[in-house]
Parts: sequence; structure tokens; C-alpha cells
Amino acid sequence: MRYAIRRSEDALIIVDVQRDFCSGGALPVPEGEKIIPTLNRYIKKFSEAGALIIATRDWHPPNHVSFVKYGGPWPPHCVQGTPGAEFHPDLKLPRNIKIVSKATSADKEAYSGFNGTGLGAELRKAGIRRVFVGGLATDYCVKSTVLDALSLGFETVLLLDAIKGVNVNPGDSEKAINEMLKRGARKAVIDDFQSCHSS
Ligand code: VGL
Ligand code: ZN
Repeated sequence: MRYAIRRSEDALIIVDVQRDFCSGGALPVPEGEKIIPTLNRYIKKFSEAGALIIATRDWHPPNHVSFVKYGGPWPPHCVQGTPGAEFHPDLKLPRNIKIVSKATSADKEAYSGFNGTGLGAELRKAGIRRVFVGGLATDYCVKSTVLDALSLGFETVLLLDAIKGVNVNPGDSEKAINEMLKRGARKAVIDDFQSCHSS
């Protein structure tokens, strides 16, 4: 499949590429940082095309319900304002991107970038019809974000070479990818994009 980026209708959504989800972080996704060079190539393409770029971030209060101490499954991670919650320093984010903070209430988990953020309404208002999604983690926040995007009626393209999963159970990422595709997500890799912006 070939894709040409449409400046006024397309958005790139980069999910949770934060220090805590990469090597050395509090909840590292195995090889999480390996997707960063490819993500940077997507960022460059969308940026050159003048298309909207969104970066979501997990942005928890210190007593978040997803942390083991408060009854959740995860070690503390991505606590608001801490170094672990910062975007990975190798990710080349342009200044004018839109940052979406999620799961910011202590009592609510929110894996999806659309959950409680107003992102869906905002994208619709901006005329966005198609979203391209990459980032971390395939089997949690990427999956949840993609499924919500589909439910909200966006044409949704999963960037297969720019995602990595946690795989708490072996095969979780593959299962997540299959579920997204079954629900109607399309897939893409970097070479599916035109190298020159001709439109
Ligand atoms: C995530 C586990 C806990 C994610 C966030 O970004 O996929 N996973 N919080
Ligand atoms: Zn989290």
C-alpha cells in the first residue's frame, strides 16, 4: 500500500515514547527505544508535509490506581514532572506538535490517547479524517488508541515498523496487532510513504 500524506486531513499520533517505557526506565518495553529512528523518519515526513503531529504521554499522579501500591498491575511509571515521564531524548519532536497528557486522574486508568483528553473532538474539528499511529506499547496504549480512533470513525493506519509491545504474556503484541487489523485498522511501513512530498 502506498500512502501520500494529506496535509489537511492526516495526523501522526506518537504514543507514549517516554523514558520510563525505554531501556533503563521504570516500565521498560523490551527494545522500546529501537523504534525511535523510524519514528523520527515519520516525524520528518509529516512535518515536511505540514501535517498535524500529536505526541501522547502517560502522565500519572504519584498515587495512580495503575500502580501496584494502589491495587494496579504496574510499577510506578511516568509520574507527572519526573524525568521518567519525559519524552525520550532521542525522539526528534518539532516544537509545534500537540502534546496530549492522559491518565492524569489518580482513580482512573486510561490507556488510550482519546480517553478523557478531548482529542477526538479536537481532531474532528481540525478536519482530520485519517490518523497514523506508532509508539509504545503495542499491546496497551497503542492498541487502545487505535481501537478508539476506529470507533470514532477515523481511518486508522498502524505503523508496523514503529511499535513495540510489552508482551507480559508471550504473543500479546501479535494478538493486539491482529485485533486492530480485524477491527479495520490498515497497516503501513516507512517505505509505503512517498519520499518526495508531491502533493
Ligand atoms: C502503558 C502500561 C501502563 C502504555 C501505559 O503506554 O502502553 N502501558 N501504562
Ligand atoms: Zn501508565
